[in-house]
Amino acid sequence: MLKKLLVACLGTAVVLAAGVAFAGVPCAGTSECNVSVLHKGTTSCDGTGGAFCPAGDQDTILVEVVIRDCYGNTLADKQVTITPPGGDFCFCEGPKVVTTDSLGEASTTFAEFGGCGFVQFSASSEGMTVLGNLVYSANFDNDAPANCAVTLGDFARFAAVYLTSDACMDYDCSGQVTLGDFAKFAAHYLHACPAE
Ligand SMILES: [Ca+2]
Ligand SMILES: [Ca+2]
Repeated sequence: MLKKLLVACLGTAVVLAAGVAFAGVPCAGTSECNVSVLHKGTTSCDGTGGAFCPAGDQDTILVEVVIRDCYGNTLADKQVTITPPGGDFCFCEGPKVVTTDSLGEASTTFAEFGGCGFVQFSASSEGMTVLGNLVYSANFDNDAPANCAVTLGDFARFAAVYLTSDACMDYDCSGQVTLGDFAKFAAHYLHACPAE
């Protein structure tokens, strides 16, 4: 009986402490980081993938965050750091800091980067981090690791997968690397990050 009472009291204390400590504080369990692709021109790619160039002159990734506390209240005026992935990717711009509006929302875009494969962003605010959903990057800068420039090494990789179903260089999401993809590659040859 005593034990039950003790557990009940402790439980109440924890709930109260949590209520005091975490109302108004960003919470990973209720916050969102939604990532999608904005296409430049017509393509058969959907919103979960696109073709990207370090020069930023092809498709764009849109990162939208909603910051809430653990009770589901949206939080305004919170600074959120949106960090791109590392690994084999090469982002011309580092993490970006945005501030939530009156609806607890903020967004930013990334277009200038190299590297093929699934991209995952993270959004951090006041010690909590929430991961974004994956989107796919076909890229004109397709070295592994990417070097933020479309050069001969990238062409060598393109040539090696020509007429295959390699997704890294299937820039129009047709399912095959064909002449249409080569035309796009050629148009971005020697592109690099924009000058500061
Ligand atoms: Ca490259
Ligand atoms: Ca294609």
